Amino acid sequence: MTALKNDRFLRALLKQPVDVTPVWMMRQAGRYLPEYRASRAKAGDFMSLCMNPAFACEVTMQPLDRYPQLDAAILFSDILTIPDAMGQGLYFETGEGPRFKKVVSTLADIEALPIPDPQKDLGYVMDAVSTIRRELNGRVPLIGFAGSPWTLATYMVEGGSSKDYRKTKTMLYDNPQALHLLLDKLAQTVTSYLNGQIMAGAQAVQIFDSWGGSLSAAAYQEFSLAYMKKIVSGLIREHEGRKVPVILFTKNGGLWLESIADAGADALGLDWTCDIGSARARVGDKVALQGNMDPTVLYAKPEAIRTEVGRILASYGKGSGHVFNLGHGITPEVDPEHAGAFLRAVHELSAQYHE
Ligand code: 1CP
Repeated sequence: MTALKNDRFLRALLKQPVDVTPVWMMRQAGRYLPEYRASRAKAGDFMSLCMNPAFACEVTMQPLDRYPQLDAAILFSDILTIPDAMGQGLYFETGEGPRFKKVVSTLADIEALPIPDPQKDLGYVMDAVSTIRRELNGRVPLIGFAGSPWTLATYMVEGGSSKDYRKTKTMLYDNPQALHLLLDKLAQTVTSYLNGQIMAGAQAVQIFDSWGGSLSAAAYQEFSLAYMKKIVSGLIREHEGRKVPVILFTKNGGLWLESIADAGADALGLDWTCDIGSARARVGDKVALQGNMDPTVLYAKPEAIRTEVGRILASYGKGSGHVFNLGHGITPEVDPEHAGAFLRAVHELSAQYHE
């Protein structure tokens, strides 16, 4: 494998010295880019992009070709490949979110769910990872990812997106053994899926616990964090002679940072509701931090974006251990020029915080 030309993303996750703060954007390949919309039209639909390694590679590279400042690539795929591989039949209606042909409602439904084999049932994702690694040719590291068991369970039980996770939370309180069985199957699946991505060439992995922050403090520990811990303890942590850092991102998890920092990961993703300097003081040396600009700042003028980037860098302060990112995914309405202004500001304004 080719040596990495730019490894500041991996170095920052391990709190090793860097020249400037590395940056990438959650959902950096996506609908705000006209070139992405063109590729999706060519492929036909979103799942065809994901399932064809050449298309997945093409759209992964698009933001990197547009923005030379990006310090990492993220596999183009979706967290919902796992429920699809468990037989739920994922599809997307145009203009709407994800949907499933089959939902999971009872203990019997959950008992019947197979545990997918990453090579056999999700081989298209493994092929996408190796294709992208080849195409990157050491330019920047490649991030693999999966959803957290709790976040995946909400889609599987609700049958799609949800505002209040009503069915999943009803199961949590009425039938916790059923939900635990589902979460346990998902934790096993996510572990082997992420290990498959690592073996195929992913150089860091992120677990998206997008909806963990909707839980009570007690339920978060028992139904989300416990399963992420289990996954982290089963991951391959070194490959090709380098550490493979693990990032846990619980959106709205700011109240629980101390316990998330104890889960065994290398870094925590932060949304914009917490101050990154205070978060750093709370987690100490245990983990690096990734985040945390409100993605809606990208609607504002480039000067305002730059001011906000400067404020976050100053709050984190001197030294390594910060990967700049948005606090959640970039939205489809963002002007790509504004995303460029954001990325340039991170590198330009952060040099002063590094030796
Ligand atoms: O219309 C389209 O083109 C589809 C839009 C889209 C895209 C671009 C979806 C459907 N998924 C993706 C790609 C995607 N999803 C990536 C690609 C890599 C990147 O560039 O970052 C990643 C990492 C994801 C992960 C994902 N999918 C999450 C976790 C991250 C997060 O934003 O919290 C979640 C919750 C999903 C589910 C999903 N898939 C797609 C949509 C629109 C959604 C969200 C629906 C909802 O809000 O419930």
